[in-house]
Amino acid sequence: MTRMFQTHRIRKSREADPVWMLTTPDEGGLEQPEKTVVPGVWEFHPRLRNYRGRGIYEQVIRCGGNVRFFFGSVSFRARVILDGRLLAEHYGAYTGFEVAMAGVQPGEHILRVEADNRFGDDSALHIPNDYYTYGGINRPVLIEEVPDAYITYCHARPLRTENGWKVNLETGVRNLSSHAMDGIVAWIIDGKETRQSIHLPPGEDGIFRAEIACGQVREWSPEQPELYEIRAVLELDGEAADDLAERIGFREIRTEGKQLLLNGKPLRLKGLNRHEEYGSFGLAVPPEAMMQDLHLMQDLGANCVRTCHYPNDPRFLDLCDETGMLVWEESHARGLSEERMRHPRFREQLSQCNREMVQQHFNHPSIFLWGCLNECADDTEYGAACYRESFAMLRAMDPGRPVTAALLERPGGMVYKDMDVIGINLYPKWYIDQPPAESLDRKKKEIAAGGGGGRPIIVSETGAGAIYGYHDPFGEAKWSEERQCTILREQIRAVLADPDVCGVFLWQFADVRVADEWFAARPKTYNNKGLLDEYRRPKMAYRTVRELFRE
Ligand code: ADA
Repeated sequence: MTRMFQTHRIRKSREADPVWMLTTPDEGGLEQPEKTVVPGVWEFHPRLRNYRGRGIYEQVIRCGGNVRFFFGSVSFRARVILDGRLLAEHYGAYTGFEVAMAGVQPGEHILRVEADNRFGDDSALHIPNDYYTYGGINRPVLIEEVPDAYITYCHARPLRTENGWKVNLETGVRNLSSHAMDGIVAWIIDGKETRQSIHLPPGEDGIFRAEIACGQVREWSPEQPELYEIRAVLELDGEAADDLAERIGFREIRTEGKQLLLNGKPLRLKGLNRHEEYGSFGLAVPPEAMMQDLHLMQDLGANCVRTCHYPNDPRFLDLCDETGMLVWEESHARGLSEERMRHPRFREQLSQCNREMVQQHFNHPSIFLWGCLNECADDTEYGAACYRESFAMLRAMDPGRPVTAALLERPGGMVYKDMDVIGINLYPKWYIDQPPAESLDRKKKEIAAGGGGGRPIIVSETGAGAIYGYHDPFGEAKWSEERQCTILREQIRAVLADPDVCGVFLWQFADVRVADEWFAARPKTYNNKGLLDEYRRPKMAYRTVRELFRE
């Protein structure tokens, strides 16, 4: 499943069979093709642990007519080839892409997907970084048969009005055929329906908008995450020909002075930074493990998670919607200097990631913030201009959520006044020897001097490293579990006691593998600041955080 609920009752949609042949033709690859499963990454094959190259996936599929493929994520360059013909290319793991073809001969076809995780000059966002860039088809693949026109997306934005709630709707329809098409789009929510006649010129997409008054509804909140189905149905020649179901929650998120309000109530954030990674699956985390992570977060007393540093699997977001876990979702980019932001493809690749993230994740009620550009060059004119461009793009695509970014701890920030919510990454007692409350005060003064005073501030990262099982109860050496506890305790107390701050996302939920290039500052080539290790074995800090978050 690509989602955690049925998205179609009419469209013929199925997941590709899990077993594919994998060929790894580049240096360090396997001599022979071998069977593998999708979703998956190749690093868990014992001889491909460090393979950087192309992974060529092949499968014989049966399909015919108008065929639509959807790839949830391929890491990180993809080429899709059907019977030897190149259909699509895509850059970037972490977001999905589709490819549709009309008039495919019914029968067997060879579907080939070339994934490539080599860093290179064409890549501005995927670079050696403080997390690992795995290779493979890491989220599910869908094979669908669609009519001549089909629904590409359905966005629903709930709005509070004087007479209860209404929903603003926007739906894309694609005409695959070479003739004009007429039809009807119907939207159904909570037993209420609205319809609209549509006309599509040959081979063109159309966007259709409507509104449904819903009156009194059960609102979505972290305590009571009430979900509603919104279903779009496309009628052609008087018959229901295609459909798409999504889920929404009635909730409103906005800022007021220094506060973030959810349905009018101030949020006190106790959160975790979570990389989409698990010890034995890498970037292809199965839903069981996603749910376990959410249960662990709830047990810790957390109410929010940040998808550092890229968009997450929609199945994880579905589970956040279900469990009431608030999500700061961000597009891909971590730690880029001005020089890297001047990469000729940077703006295009960032825009694409922003666009695909908002387009694909628009409806999730759990997402309360859009973020971008973690710790990039917000202290230079050029870098700041890129931040502004990215914020403007996110706001234009979705006026319903505040925008933010997690900024590096350093003076000279230029974008505080451009953000709805200010995220600051602070590592007092770990990277700098300063009491956390002092770090926070200094940063608040800088924000005020930089024109960002009076807005919501979130400590988007704070934490300390510990190697699972390494103890030093006497000296509290760096990397000991004891020292991690001591530092986290001070950091968390300082942040949660500060009335100017809306809350904190701890760095980080669980340990993650990092790029080999990062080995020097990262024992085991892991970022070891997790409260749990990569297999979700809790460190001592788990208990410390649990006590403090639950206080
Ligand atoms: C940064 C960064 C994280 C991670 C962290 C650390 O704040 O955003 O990706 O690298 O520091 O562990 O130092």
